[in-house]
Amino acid sequence: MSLDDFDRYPLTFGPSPVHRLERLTRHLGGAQIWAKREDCNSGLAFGGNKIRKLEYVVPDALAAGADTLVSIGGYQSNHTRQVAAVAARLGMKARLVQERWVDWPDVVNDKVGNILLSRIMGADVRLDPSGFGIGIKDSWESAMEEVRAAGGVPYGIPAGASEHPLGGLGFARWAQEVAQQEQELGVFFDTIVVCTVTGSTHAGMIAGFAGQDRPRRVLGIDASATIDQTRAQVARIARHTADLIGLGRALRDDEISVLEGWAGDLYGIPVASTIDAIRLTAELEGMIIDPVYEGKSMAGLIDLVRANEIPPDSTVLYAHLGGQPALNAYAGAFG
Ligand code: 5PA
Repeated sequence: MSLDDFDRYPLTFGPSPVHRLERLTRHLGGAQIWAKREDCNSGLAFGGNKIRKLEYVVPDALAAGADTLVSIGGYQSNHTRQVAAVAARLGMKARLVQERWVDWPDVVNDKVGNILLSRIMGADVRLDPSGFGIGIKDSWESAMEEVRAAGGVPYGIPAGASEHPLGGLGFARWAQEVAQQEQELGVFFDTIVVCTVTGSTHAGMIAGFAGQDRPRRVLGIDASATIDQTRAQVARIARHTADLIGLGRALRDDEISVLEGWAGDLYGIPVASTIDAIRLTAELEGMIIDPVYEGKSMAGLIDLVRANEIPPDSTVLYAHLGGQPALNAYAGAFG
């Protein structure tokens, strides 16, 4: 088997844009920094990394004869918003479990941003008091049961589509796309920086890049603040995805690198380095990133470049995975 043997339902505009972050590069005075923009990869509700994962999940949902996509996330989940958009696009229903993953005091946290968009797209949005967790949850299982009991045919998509057997394929393909764009641009990204929470974005990249001739570092920046669990999840999904796409060798431990230090104490709560990274990127580049995920991975990139842990002769690709709608629920963090 290879990646090309899997059905893909196109939901993206095509290859996502890749461009230099010139002023950020100059400001930090080290490695050359570029971005690849999953935040504008699709016309579906502002896009994002889940759109790419769902390209490989949708054919399975269609084959199963499903009429309702069932998924789960926090109140401000980007994933559930993208599931709602894909359901709308396919003429299916979406049943979304929105858990209280983040104890964030903003009074509009369950009303604006992602959850608002999901409601506008016609999803059946239900709030649930359960806390953060990236595994399979009871609330998700019972939502599936409720759809069945009402005569529907549910198709379950776990948090971030990561526990889904095909969840890593979207970003294995992203790795192929990067290699093609490198040829066109005449550049080689020796280091990739990507935010990691449920794991299949980073894991898919690892599996995809592992099959290429030229080695590179794929650095995951943990934003879950549950580092051991994140590392285990990324390793497991990367190995599974590598098997699926016929890598033909075992992934080495040193190919799986999840770095901690920028998540703060809790998932979903920005810390000073997150807010600084958001402001710096916005002021220097007009590029908007969010306080839950990308602000944390950008804080990691900034520190690694400043400390020369990503050396000055490197060319680094920052994976912008989307997520800006959540900013609306974090207005208080920007005074
Ligand atoms: C998310 C995830 P993974 O979950 O694949 O590791 O991706 C992390 C990530 N950046 C990075 C953005 C903008 C993301 O939305 N979001 C989740 C969600 O519910 O939105 C799955 C957690």
